[in-house]
Amino acid sequence: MPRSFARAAVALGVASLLGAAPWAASTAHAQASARTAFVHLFEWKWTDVAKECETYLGPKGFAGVQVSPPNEHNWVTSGNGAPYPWWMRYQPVSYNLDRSRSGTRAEFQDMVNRCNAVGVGIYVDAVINHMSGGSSGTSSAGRSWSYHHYPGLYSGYDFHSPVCAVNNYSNADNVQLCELSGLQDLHTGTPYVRGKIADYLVGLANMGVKGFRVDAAKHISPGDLGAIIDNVNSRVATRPYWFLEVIGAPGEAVQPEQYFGLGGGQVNVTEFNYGKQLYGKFANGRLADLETFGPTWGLMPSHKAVAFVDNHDKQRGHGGGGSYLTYHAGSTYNLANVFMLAWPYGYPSVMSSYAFNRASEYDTSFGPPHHSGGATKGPWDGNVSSPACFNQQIGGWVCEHRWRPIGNMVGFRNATLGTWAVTDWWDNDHNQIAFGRGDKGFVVINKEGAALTRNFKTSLPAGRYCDVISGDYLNGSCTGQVVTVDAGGYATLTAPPYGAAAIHVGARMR
Ligand code: LM2
Ligand code: CA
Repeated sequence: MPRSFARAAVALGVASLLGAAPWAASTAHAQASARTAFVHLFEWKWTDVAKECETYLGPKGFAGVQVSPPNEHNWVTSGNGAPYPWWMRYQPVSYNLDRSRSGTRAEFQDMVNRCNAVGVGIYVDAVINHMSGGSSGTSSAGRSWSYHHYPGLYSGYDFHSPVCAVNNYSNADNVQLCELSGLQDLHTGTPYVRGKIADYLVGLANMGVKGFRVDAAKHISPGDLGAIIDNVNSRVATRPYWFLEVIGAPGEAVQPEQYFGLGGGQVNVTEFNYGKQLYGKFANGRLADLETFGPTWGLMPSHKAVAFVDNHDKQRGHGGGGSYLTYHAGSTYNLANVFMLAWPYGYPSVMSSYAFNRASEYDTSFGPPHHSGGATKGPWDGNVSSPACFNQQIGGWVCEHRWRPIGNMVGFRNATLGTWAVTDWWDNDHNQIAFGRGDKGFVVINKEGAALTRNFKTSLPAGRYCDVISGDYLNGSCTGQVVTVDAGGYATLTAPPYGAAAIHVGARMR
């Protein structure tokens, strides 16, 4: 029986610098092939996600894709003046999959099947804290709904009452029983509501969905959410991977720790401090400080955390604001992702965006590239042989996950899982750093204006390796720099200005 690599690593007693490997407590996403990072294909259509799994994500070793909410949702033609705002999908109208902005139920099933077939799990963004905002409307499937009235699903007593607004984060009841941004708050304490939500998630798991991001988990009490998770887990053959969106802030009544024990302690939680701290170092700080990056910086234990440089909210100032690096930062964004994917902390989520501006609420509400009428114009539209990516003009798809340093570092993370520790740390006291992952890999990150060439001490076996930042490794050959590690572990690596270099045992020359 193929044993999870992660469990094997733990069983072998692999030492960890920064806490247990995430795989110790949450193995659902650690497959035999040791896939250790996932991507959020924000607002992608199901047909496009399927093609992306087959052509890129599977071969590159991604473990999963977080997709946008698949449920029937409110249809908003204009928000803050912007056409077809992305956030309409966070206003559920039912749990019907036919149809959301990303496509039909049949397309969704086809995507799940095709991604699973190449080792890439689908993680559904589960919006279960609330239904729509507003007083009435028409859904993505053309059905009418009105306040507290969702035909065939929910009515008055299925919502928290008396109705109140979330406005006091020092009071847990206010945060969890009131309306977040005017979104009608479900009475998640009742068996009926819990049952409807659980039925939705069990249905998805039975379709082959591998995990759930629980949206606005902070606004559902741990008791209510724990009951829903247990209900789902008890009804499916294989436990899904769960990660809960709980934004931690000092002094608030609701804290991420309150959710750690849910699902028998097998859930992860989003660590919003991770990207915030990386912003502090990569945008204007000193990379040398990162030597100790981890729980001592106030981050949750590694094995509980989903780590990310930015997400769909933070990249546009939603969800409480704060400064995060985004694709707009160009090479610096690459470097932060290279660091995240090399550093043994948490389960990393790579953000993949469509182009947007950040100057106003109009800009940050702006929906994905679309045809007239609002239908999404996907990167794979038009039966092309490669997706329309790397376009940072409005109307384009950015596809950060296909930026070579980011995509290839997923392979680095997979290949280095067995050594869940940092070795051979080096820095120049400023913004040039380098570190190893024992005998599995070595990375150099240069956030300075001059190239860095140096003979580094690594712990890699002697041999010739492909630098997966300057090129791609394919079938034993390398389109970039080939680096020689000598018998003593020394290797000369070059990282260009605001660039990086990385070698690992999964990309060794034959
Ligand atoms: C989340 N996590 O907890 C999502 O990551 C985040 O993207 C969602 O907000 C939020 N929770 C609710 O699921 C987004 C967006 C909001 C937007 C909501 C609902 O950031 O701006 O709110 O989705 O679509 C919009 C309007 C807001 C209005 C509300 C209700 O922007 O002004 O409030 O709808 O009509 C009156
Ligand atoms: Ca709530």
